[in-house]
Amino acid sequence: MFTRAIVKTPAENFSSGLTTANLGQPDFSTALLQHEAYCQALRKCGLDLTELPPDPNYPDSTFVEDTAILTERCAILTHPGAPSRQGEVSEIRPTIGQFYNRIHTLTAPGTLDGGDICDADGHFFIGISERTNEEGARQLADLLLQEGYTASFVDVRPVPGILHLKSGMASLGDGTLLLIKELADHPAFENYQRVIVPAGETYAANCVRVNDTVLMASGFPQVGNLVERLGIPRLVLDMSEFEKMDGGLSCLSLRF
Ligand code: CIR
Repeated sequence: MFTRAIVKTPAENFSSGLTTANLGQPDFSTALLQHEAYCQALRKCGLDLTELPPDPNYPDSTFVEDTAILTERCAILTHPGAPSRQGEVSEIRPTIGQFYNRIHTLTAPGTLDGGDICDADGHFFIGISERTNEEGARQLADLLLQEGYTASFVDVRPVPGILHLKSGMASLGDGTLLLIKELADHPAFENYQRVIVPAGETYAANCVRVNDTVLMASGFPQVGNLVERLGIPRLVLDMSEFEKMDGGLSCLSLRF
């Protein structure tokens, strides 16, 4: 069960963050409305929110998920792969310190973004990507093993169009994973029930199970039907302005 989440309002210069999406400039006031609807959805799932103010020094800092891995036993601060985002970690550290005594920190030359980490009920899939290198993945796996968790690696570098592991997958709970077809046959997933995202709906692979509900992006009816067939209630959110900045739904919060 999650009881809390940390979110951070987008800054006015949000559109000057990193992106490869080619979907045009995001509209700032629409992004703010979408962010508020996202926060409301988390509250509806029963979470208490810590809402951080915008930080124009880091235009990508609304994507808080990339700065930390929060588990029941400890927090692990990351060392993000994009140099322009590395300072986000010291900004968020005091907030995480309000909730955690055990805080580990990943260090250079290791790099890792939280978007590459998928927690499947205590087993952590660690993506190796443009942002997360093998050293960062190894540091995180060592810490998770020390803390009594298990981990496996998934190299997403050969998969086109995937920024992070969770751009292509989500854990829906109860041993079920939502996966794009390029990831479906990876040996790390062989003991799971696998639900495959239809072609053309890849963006919807990044959804989030929050307690009894799945939060997912609007505009992806086939993935919506697949989740519905699993019997999990859905909350559907317009994510268009975040998608323009390569942001998925999971990356806008740290849930714990
Ligand atoms: C970036 O490129 O770092 C941001 N514009 C988007 C990060 C999205 N993070 C995520 O999906 N975990």
